[in-house]
Amino acid sequence: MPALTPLAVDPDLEAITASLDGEALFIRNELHQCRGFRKLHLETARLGLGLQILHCVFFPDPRFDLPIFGADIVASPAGISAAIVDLSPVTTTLPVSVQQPLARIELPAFEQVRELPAWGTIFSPFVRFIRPVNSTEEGWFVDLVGQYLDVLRQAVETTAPDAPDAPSTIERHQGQLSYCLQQKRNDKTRRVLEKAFSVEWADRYIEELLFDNPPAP
Ligand code: BLA
Repeated sequence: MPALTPLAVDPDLEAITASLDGEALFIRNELHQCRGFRKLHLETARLGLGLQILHCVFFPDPRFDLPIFGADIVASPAGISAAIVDLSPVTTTLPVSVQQPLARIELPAFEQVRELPAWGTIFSPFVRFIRPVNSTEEGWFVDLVGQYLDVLRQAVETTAPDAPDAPSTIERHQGQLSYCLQQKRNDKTRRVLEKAFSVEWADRYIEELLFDNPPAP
């Protein structure tokens, strides 16, 4: 991404250790910003020898007409149960700068396409939510993520910012608020965090780091 710089992470949240059912839980967080994006969040979590999670969300600077990039992978020793990638709109439709190239990406023939949860109305028609059945499909998914990121990078380079008080900026800020509200309805994420830490801790983590309300543009 252009003009990438690290953002400070609250030291309490940068590297976290807890215990869940007697197993150690580790979480690591990285935050960055770049041209067009106010917050790039990368998280890896590992629960004992079981669950491993990769969580990644790029939140645009609302002055830019850009989508939210989201990718999550949930794996256990039995394999990857969930792999999702999307460039999600913050208004009713995706910017043309990403819609056209996304429509041209050839979709690999994943065997197990998963149904989106009810809160998944925030995703675009190009969301891919699958359970990869073997290492070939895992490779296809990684390639697909790379292609979505290429589309995003191109869009970042060709998009000029609007004014902070432009109606379009304000609409996109509102759209990011809605995205965060919907993501907070994912009980599966909340449950893992509540079990490992506490209800209060999970709430703070979700409200302050994962899906904190975007600051006014
Ligand atoms: C599902 N997320 C899950 C599951 C777990 C987590 C345990 C269930 C796995 C399954 O259904 O196979 C846990 N995910 C986490 C935790 C974090 C995390 C602890 O990210 C810590 C940060 N989730 C997101 C984002 C997307 C997302 C950005 O945070 C999409 C861009 C998607 N996770 C997502 C979806 C499901 C899921 C769609 C399936 C939900 C369902 O089927 O009900």
